[in-house]
Amino acid sequence: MKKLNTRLKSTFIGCGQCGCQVIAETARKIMELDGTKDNVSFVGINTSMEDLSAVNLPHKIHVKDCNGAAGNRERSLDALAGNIDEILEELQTYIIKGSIIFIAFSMGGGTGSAMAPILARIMREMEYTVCLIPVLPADSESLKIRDNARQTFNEIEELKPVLGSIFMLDNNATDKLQINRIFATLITAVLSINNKSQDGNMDLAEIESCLQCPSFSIIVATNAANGTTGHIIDILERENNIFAKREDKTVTIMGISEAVSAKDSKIDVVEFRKAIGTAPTEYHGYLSESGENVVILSGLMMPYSRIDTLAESVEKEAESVQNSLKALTEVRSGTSSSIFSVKPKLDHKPTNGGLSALEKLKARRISK
Ligand SMILES: Nc1nc2c(ncn2[C@@H]2O[C@H](COP(=O)(O)OP(=O)(O)OP(=O)(O)O)[C@@H](O)[C@H]2O)c(=O)[nH]1
Ligand SMILES: [Mg+2]
Repeated sequence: MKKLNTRLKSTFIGCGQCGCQVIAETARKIMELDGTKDNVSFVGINTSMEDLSAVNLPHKIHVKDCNGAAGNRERSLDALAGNIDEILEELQTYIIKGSIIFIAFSMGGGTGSAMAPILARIMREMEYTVCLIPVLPADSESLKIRDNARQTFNEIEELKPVLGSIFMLDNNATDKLQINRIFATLITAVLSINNKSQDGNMDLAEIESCLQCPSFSIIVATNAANGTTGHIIDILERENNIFAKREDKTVTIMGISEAVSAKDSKIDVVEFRKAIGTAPTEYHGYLSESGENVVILSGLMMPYSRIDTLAESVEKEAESVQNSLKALTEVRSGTSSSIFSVKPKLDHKPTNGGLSALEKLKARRISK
């Protein structure tokens, strides 16, 4: 019987349209499970009223004074800063005490990409474990979206050491909604791990330590019959795997939860290490009540090559776009409208003994 591991508490926060859709899909998957769902909460935050009403979530927060950021990260930050007290007050009523917080957002939009890193930092200052679910744009998306994504990556990278798992998804893999569905299935599989074996269990502390491990993380899940070494490696190496392509074989924690007993296991750990890398820490549990085999790889190297390619594509186009923009603006008006000069005004360095993230966000309001 597949049900949530009742001792693992989680709060899912979706920021912007993509983030809200990813967690709405996760909520849908989790609600299909048997048993209680008291230990999980879902809330969507968006500047766009239209997008917010289109998504099926139990809790929604509309960020006032901004009806959609239209790709402008500065605009949504201003709106967040202006309403942060009310937003935090409401948000806190939806957060499950002692839970791990998962924040989902697209890296390329204007709302989620700007709000999520700030909210992550504020939640960290409130002592929560914070995991991120950022979504990379496809190569075919607009320059503005790709430019936003590379800026957002830098903010995530700076925050990385104080965060838990970063499940970076990649819209290059396949259809967007399919990515949402697959991720929802995978995270549900993790939250449903329930090992009941004398051969060894992946217990609560071990599941949490996989999720609390900083940097990039990947999940693979299969049913019991498909849980072979070869099949799991094949999924990891597929071009259409929904996670960003791994940089190298660095891995810090490998957690394996099997549906079967050690005797019936079809996972050869030695083969596995050869293909995916050797983790200093391994957890291995058997006889999960969920009937699934789940592998979590945590503390992977961030997908820098993927980001470098994205940044190069932006820079290549930026030059020509900037030149033509200059030509246009010099003739038609005196105002510069370079989309490449947008720099976050906030100091995005992790808390440096000075102002807290919340104080900094509010300072933005005063300085306007
Ligand atoms: N995987 C996935 N990607 C999505 C989804 N919706 C949008 N995206 C991607 O998200 C990026 C656009 O960001 P959105 O999340 O729509 O933007 P936003 O945060 O609402 O910000 P604004 O619309 O600018 O206010 C693009 O890269 C889209 O491909 C979704 O449901 N799933
Ligand atoms: Mg939007």
